[in-house]
Amino acid sequence: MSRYNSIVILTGAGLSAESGLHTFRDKDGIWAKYDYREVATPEGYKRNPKLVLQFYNERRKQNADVQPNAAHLALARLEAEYPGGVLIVTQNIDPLHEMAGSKKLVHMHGEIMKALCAACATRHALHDDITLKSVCPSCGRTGVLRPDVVWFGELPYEMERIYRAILGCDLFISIGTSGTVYPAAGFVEEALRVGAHTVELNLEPSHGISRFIDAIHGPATEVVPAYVERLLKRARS
Ligand code: BJW
Repeated sequence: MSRYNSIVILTGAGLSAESGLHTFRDKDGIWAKYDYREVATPEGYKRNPKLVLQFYNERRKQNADVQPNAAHLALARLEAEYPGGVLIVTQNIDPLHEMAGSKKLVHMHGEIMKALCAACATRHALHDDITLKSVCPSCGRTGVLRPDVVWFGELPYEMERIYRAILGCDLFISIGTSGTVYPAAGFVEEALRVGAHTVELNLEPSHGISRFIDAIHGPATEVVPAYVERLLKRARS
């Protein structure tokens, strides 16, 4: 294992699975219970806003009770102790990375603990339910707040910052993601293009496995702390 100057880490739902949050595409995943077209598209929201708000209100309540696991904690330790740059790009809308202490973090698919005003585009911290009667604290309009999450067909957050980091990285690590949702699924190609080492840490081989130079398969709470330990040890030697 070499020393790296700049590490980009892409995380997905598998990282939070052992904290008690469901993934999307596993057998007992969220998309086995809900049709994504109904709850995770702007069109679904237009058709039935009440259903979509209820779906995210329930998930917000689940998120309020969870704690970061050993994998989130190991990634926060990596950022604090690694002598090079470390950026986490998470597809997860849960707050577990920041609860673990990560600071250099992009929530590319938004955050469940925030509301977005569809009228004035401001984002607000949120702990309560959003309803059709909720009022935007910025513009004062009623019925315009929605969950601050990125649905299919919408542009993920901070794409320029993400691509800049990937194009400057020499290690790209993908953790707990099936590699089926773009643009995140394409990041590994970009990293390969600039000559970065690419590593997958996942329960099982993902859809994008052929693009990873290295892979370690197992539960995130085991493989992530072990991999972080190796990176830190290598950097110290
Ligand atoms: C464990 C574990 C354990 C389990 N330990 N591991 C190119 C080709 C085809 C289509 C497209 C394309 N480009 C764009 C599209 C359209 C679309 C798309 O990708 N569709 C595909 C489904 C085909 N993409 C979009 O619409 C995106 N926007 C976009 O592209 O804008 C245009 C644009 C962007 C940039 C540049 C130029 C143009 C937006 C996508 C938004 C996704 N939103 C969701 C919902 C968010 C809110 C919510 O949470 O409800 O985001 S969908 C859902 O999937 C969620 C996730 O973040 C995302 C990824 O899922 P993830 O994290 O990979 O979870 P799973 O369940 O799939 O996988 C879990 C993995 O963990 C598995 O592998 C397990 O084995 C593993 N695991 N337990 C370790 N203990």
